[in-house]
Amino acid sequence: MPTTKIGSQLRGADVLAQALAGAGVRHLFSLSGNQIMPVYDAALDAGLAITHVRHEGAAVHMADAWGRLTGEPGVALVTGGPGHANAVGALYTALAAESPLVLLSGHAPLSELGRGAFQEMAQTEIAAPVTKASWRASDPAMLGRDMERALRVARAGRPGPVHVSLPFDVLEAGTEPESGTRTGQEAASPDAQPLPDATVDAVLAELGRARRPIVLAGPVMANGRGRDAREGLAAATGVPVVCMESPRGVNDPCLGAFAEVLRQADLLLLLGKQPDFTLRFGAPPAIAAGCRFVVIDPDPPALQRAAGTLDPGRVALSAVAEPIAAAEALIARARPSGGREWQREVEEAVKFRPPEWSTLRSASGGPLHPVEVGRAVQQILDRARDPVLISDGGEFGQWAQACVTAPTRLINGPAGSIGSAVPYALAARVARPAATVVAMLGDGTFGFHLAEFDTAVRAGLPFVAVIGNDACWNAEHQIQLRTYGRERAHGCELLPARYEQAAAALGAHGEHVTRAADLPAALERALASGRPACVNVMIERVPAPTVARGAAAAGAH
Ligand SMILES: Cc1ncc(C[n+]2csc(CCOP(=O)(O)OP(=O)(O)O)c2C)c(N)n1
Ligand SMILES: [Mg+2]
Repeated sequence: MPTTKIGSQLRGADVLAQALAGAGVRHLFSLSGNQIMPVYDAALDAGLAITHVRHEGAAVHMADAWGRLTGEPGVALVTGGPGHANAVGALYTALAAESPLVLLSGHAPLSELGRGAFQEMAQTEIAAPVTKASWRASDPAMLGRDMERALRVARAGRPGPVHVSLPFDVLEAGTEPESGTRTGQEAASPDAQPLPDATVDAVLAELGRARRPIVLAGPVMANGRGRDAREGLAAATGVPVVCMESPRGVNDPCLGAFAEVLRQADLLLLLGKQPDFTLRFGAPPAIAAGCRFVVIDPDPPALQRAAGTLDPGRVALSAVAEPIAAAEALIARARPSGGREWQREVEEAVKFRPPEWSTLRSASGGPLHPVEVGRAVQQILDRARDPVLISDGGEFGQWAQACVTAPTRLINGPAGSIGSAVPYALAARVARPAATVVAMLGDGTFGFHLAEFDTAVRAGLPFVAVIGNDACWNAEHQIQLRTYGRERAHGCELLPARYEQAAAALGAHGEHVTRAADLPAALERALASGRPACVNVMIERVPAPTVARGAAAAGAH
């Protein structure tokens, strides 16, 4: 029998909700369930708004996007057992993208564990491999401490997801909050890891001695304060700074012809960036055998792993530090440098796109080439006051990232997991209510969270989803073509479905586009509708681009 709040006595759920509010949390991304209804009730008094989604994975993706856009952990709240299990997959995307979030999951009551309780499940164990920390709360009085720790761990060092399971009887029990609990922003802020001045100077000296140095940043430096730090570092040192957040790594089409200059580098400063598969493990031919490394990472085990991956003697210097703070420390002590030819050379390589893309049209005049979609979307974003680009999906996502830019961009990231774009778009609107949010995604990818159009309509969160519809899981189809041959390509077909009608049935604005000439007006109508909108664009089934100077881009014809 659920308890209700009596007099001034608090439930565990009240302690939890008040601690979240005290730490600055205002939004919960949630799907309801028996185990967490006390938190819904407590959220009313604590002033926590709930965005109620249609799948637990979407709640986690929204918390992920919130974390990446604001730098503060997003908070997802789901029920125990199956709700928790549905949420776990999305944690992997956030972990790889270095995105701070807290997943709170309802849990069977402690008093019933081991006796076959409803939805009893080893929840903390299931979440552990895809989180920075995962534990089960056990004491209602300590729930404030649990929240502070969860928020702090999510943000500290390399940011990432944290999970806390909330047993029903712990949420329901009456209690006094533990005395001495710190509250407020200060309590939840991560421990800074300043880089000592002597180390800063040693790093700057290494950069100064190198002829062709490059700073490589990880996903945490993609947006917001991280982006500012990247730009500041490039300006202060004259060294090119490149952010890598794609599983395609050195061949990320949004990095243009970067692979061509990377292999000439003689020093790489890895700023929270691991020499992992995206960097071809630091080995030739992607990176010259004689190239040396400076490795700065918030995570001591990651530094050790980097040292193990790179050949002995190639690591000139390594240090433990939070990458954005390290960049800021480097900026503060950098001296103006001489020539910037190398920096310009790298920047030009990154900006390079095959010139033929600017006039490329579909061969048939029917289904569009993805670059035609990109051109039209770019025009919309260029005119917007606060444009946010979201890109997801297989080959179409790669084209979108190659052709379209915006100062704020969210991609599915190094995990390579498709499906998060629609929840990201909703969260972007919650975080930035005046932003123009455009999500570009493949038709297969669109199916993952189509039902979130209902959430967007219900919560009044307008955005534009632009589907590149090739009636195919094309990324996998292309693997079959390349590896097994056309006659053995099977199982990756989709229907040329009218997704815009499905979205319209949920209350969205829908557009179906079959010719390039119709796309700009369709996008305009979608934006002008002021509603969540789905622009379903029929496209050619082309492979993702590989950008190389002097060579024709794959997929262009
Ligand atoms: C969660 C998840 N499931 C499966 C995959 C494998 N996968 C990568 S791209 C892709 C095809 C995506 O199809 P679509 O969104 O239509 O984009 P297209 O490649 O057709 O442009 C698949 C199945 C993945 N990366 N992540
Ligand atoms: Mg497709």
